[in-house]
Amino acid sequence: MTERKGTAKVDFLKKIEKEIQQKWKDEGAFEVNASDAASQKSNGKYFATFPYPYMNGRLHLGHTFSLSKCEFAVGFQKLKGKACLFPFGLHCTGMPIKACADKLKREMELYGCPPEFPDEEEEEEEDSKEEEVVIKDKAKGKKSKAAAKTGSSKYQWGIMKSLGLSDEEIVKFSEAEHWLDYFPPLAIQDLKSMGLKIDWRRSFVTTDVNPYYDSFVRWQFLTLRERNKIKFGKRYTIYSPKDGQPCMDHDRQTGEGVGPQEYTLIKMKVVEPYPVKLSGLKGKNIFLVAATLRPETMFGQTNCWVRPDMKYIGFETLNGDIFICTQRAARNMSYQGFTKINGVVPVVKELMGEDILGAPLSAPLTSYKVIYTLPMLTIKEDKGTGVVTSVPSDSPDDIAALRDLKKKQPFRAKYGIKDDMVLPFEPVPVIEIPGYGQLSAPMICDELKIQSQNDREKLVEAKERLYLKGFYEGIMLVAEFKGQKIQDVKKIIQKKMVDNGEAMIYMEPEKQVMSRSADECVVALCDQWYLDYGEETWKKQTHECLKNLETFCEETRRNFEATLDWLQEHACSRTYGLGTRLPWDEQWLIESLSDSTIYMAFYTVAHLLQGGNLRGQGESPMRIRANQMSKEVWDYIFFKTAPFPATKIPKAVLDKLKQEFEFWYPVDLRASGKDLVPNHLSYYLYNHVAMWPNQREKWPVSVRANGHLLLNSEKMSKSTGNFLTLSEAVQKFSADGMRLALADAGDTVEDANFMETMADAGILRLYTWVEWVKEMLANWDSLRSGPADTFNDRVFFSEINAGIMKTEQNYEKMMFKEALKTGFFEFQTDSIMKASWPVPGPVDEILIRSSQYLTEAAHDLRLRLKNYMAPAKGKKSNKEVPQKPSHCTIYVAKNYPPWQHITLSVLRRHYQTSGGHLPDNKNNLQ
Ligand code: A2H
Repeated sequence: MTERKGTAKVDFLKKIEKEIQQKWKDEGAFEVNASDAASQKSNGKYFATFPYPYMNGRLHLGHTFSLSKCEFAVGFQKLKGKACLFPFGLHCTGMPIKACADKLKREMELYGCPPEFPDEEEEEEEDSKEEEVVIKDKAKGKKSKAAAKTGSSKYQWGIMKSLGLSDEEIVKFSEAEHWLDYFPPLAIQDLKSMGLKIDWRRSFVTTDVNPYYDSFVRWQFLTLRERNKIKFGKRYTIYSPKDGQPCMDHDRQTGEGVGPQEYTLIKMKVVEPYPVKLSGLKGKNIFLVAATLRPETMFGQTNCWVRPDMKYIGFETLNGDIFICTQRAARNMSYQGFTKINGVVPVVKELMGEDILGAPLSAPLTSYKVIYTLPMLTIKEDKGTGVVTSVPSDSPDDIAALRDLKKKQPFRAKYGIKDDMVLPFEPVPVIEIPGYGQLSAPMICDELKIQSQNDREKLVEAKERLYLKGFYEGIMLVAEFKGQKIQDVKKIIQKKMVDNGEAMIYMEPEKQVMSRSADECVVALCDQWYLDYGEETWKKQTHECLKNLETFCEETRRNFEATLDWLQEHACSRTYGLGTRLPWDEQWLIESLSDSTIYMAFYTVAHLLQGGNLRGQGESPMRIRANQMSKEVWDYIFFKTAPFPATKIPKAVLDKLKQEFEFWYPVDLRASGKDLVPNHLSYYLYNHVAMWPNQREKWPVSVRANGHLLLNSEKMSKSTGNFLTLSEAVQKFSADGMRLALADAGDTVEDANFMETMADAGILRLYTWVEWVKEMLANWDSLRSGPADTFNDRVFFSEINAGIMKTEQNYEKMMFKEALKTGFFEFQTDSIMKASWPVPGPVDEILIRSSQYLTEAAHDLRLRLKNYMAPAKGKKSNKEVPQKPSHCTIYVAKNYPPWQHITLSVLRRHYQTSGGHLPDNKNNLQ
């Protein structure tokens, strides 16, 4: 970041800002009530919201950029005379705060208080993972011994220390609630310093520390359940058998963010005679079970792979069949309903891969009646079942391994593989991939000259080239699927095999996950409450909602559409963290993406319930106690036709709340980062539709999604130091300097860019502007008076009017960078809070262009004259100075478009001033 010089100018601006912010506060400039607004304003209302930020740290410039979209839109709509509401809540629901608090507690238990941490190096080996800590230490790099003693960024204690907190203060953060006391006021302070147009009376923190919000979320969930949107059932979850519960991110030593990976488990039946090792299991159905990601290729199976030197087990499944796979895979299966007792693997046989080499198998879909179990040396122990089905037509690994066996007799001999188990088996065409033909894997292996299954790097390249293309462009060649795309048939083929009992669904963690208790996690089927976003009528109605939603750009719309297409269930219950409890099953907490979908409705009444006390613990302005907020009371406020409930709250009071909601809803603008479209913003649409199914007028009006914010053209990152918090930015550039650069940063879904040079230039510009205004005011009396109707006056009015119109259009489209250009740089318009948007008078385009023409002509003439008068280069200085021309003629081409007027006239002027001759074609000249 750039070094900065004197701060007098920025200090000057900050001083003005402080004064004006105080004035706004004293006047309650942004506190709006429906009752006043409804009676005063006839220009309509505008309700904008930004997703309440999570309160585990200070706000940064990324937050600020997204929320500036609301701020600018509100500023504009206010000038247009609308009653505007911009409220701001603070989110505390979820795991990270609790996880950090618990981590701190653990550190104090283990290492004392203040903690004496062990040497970093020793510790590093035990726990190499950098933990999920939300506020990371800025200074990274080599850590000193001293840092290790007090705790570096790896310890929560160290992180808190890096925030400048004292030991006594840090101790308090071991209670999650303290975070809710500490960060929200700082967020508000920072936001206020930016001069946002927020009605702070409506702010609140979430979770059950706030009884009003808690009651509101309970009402939402009771209603959703009543409407059959919430279901209960078993869902796949990362789970620690040792801990006996799901292992969420914060419980993990490694594997943050890792989720379940689905495989199709292909049952390959061992046909008699069984290999010697399995002969004791005669009479039982034995299956080698192979995990595949490509069920649609099973038509092309030619053999099965096992690794000769790897351990396998045979275990008994629910129906008495025996499955052969690795112990690790069996452990996962035992938590997914494969075995009689959950979590117990009844092992009936332990064996090595080599024990079953040559075993004959019957596999689903393939055209070969019997296929054989063959050796593959590259099978991994920690993936799938350790049994791999071989499809040499479409898998480079498989064709490479099959060719090894076919080519090398000694290799077959080593493992006792007979020729007829290998030689007759040729790849079967199953899929055609444009550019790779019908046998894509053999073709690419030839192309890359892959010699054997050990050509790891080339094989990786072969796979990379093939798979994505195969998935999107591959066409099936077989059976009833002929001509269809892979992506369309994959699931159908999987289901067909599952329904026939030839395959099963098997899950395991995408990557290894270790719990803090040092347990390797599995995927388990666990009971869950979930929102059924896949349900058809709900989905359909949400599509309807999307149709009428303003998204400001096509990409955002497409992103929404794609999301609605694939979105299925969303687990909304958690066992760990902060939040509201599920009203009908209080062991569960509602998770953070689920309690944040319709809370904008809460904003409309929050000030009347909790009057600005963030936790809802103060005196209620309407004297409504939280426990009076029954489901029926909420219904009455938010549902137009709900009857007046049995309650002690006076009707007039509840009607006031209802009026607020009716006046402000729907939400006119939701501004947010584009990465929230596939989750939070889609849930936002879904939940509005579910809560107000028959009141479309309550559905969201517009969603504005922006890209990520770069800082000085580079990614913002705490670890590299290319990072600014909101408070640092205001400190550095003043609120308005920062706001100018935010507006200039960009308006599309592409990455935006906050340039510090722009913010610095903004400071200068603003400063000079203030100076200029002062000067004008000082010289007021000497300014021209009387009618303003000269040519220049008329041009000026027309230009101002055109600027107003252009800027208005830019604001309406939320193109703030453009608005900044047309409304500020090109014309320095007024922006006082109580002013209204200027009404443009007529625009005379011809007048404007004549003026432009004159300006340019005059400018050009001056240049030409200067050149003409300057002594020519290289000539002796005693050369005569040319005589100053006395006049100039400008010719304007009559039938030429305007830009040619200019070009031609430049030509003419040149000839005139340099004493040259006019070109011949005078016909068009006047
Ligand atoms: B696939 P991912 Cl046609 N070690 O099935 C090595 N490879 C293993 C394995 C293990 N322990 N367990 C499974 N696999 C293979 C078919 C297929 C596969 C085709 C094309 C590509 C392909 C027929 N073999 O995989 O690491 C299995 O082979 C592409 C990667 O979880 C399984 O799907 O991504 C795939 O790797 C799983 O690999």
